[in-house]
Amino acid sequence: MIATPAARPKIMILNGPNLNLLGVREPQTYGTTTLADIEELCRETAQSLDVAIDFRQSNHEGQIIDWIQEARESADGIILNPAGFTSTSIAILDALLASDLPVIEVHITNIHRREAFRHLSYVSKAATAIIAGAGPHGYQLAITHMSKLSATS
Ligand code: CA2
Repeated sequence: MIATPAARPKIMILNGPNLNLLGVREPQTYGTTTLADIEELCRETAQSLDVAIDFRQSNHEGQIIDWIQEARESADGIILNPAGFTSTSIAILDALLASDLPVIEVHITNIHRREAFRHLSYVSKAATAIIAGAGPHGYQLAITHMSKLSATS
């Protein structure tokens, strides 16, 4: 009998408000890489690790919460750059905790070297791992780590 190959692990990658402006505004802070470039980097990394990704961005808190709830049914892990919702959204924290999935929090910049109001992250309370300050490469690091978590669970 020929065994059915196991389905590839699927990672939902969510991006919060204003990240659609990456590469277009404030390059001195966020660099010149666009969100489309980051998605492409993520696709290359995912392909090399044989994992599937679902890459999304929204400026709306409720939309991100709906996607986290969707991930519970459709994904094996969540990579999230909560952007401006990092320090404000208990609702996103609650959705992540309810998802019961591994969560990796990514920030392009090192939030701890920036203004004090960026240092608090509610999301970190639900995060398995946190990557900050690695630029767009942080997303690739997160996919690599998530694929290891999926392989061992
Ligand atoms: O470093 C990160 O990835 C952040 O999550 C980015 C957020 C910021 O609020 C967090 O403190 C750290 C901001 C995302 C907005 O991105 C922009 C990109 C270009 C121009 C303006 C905003």
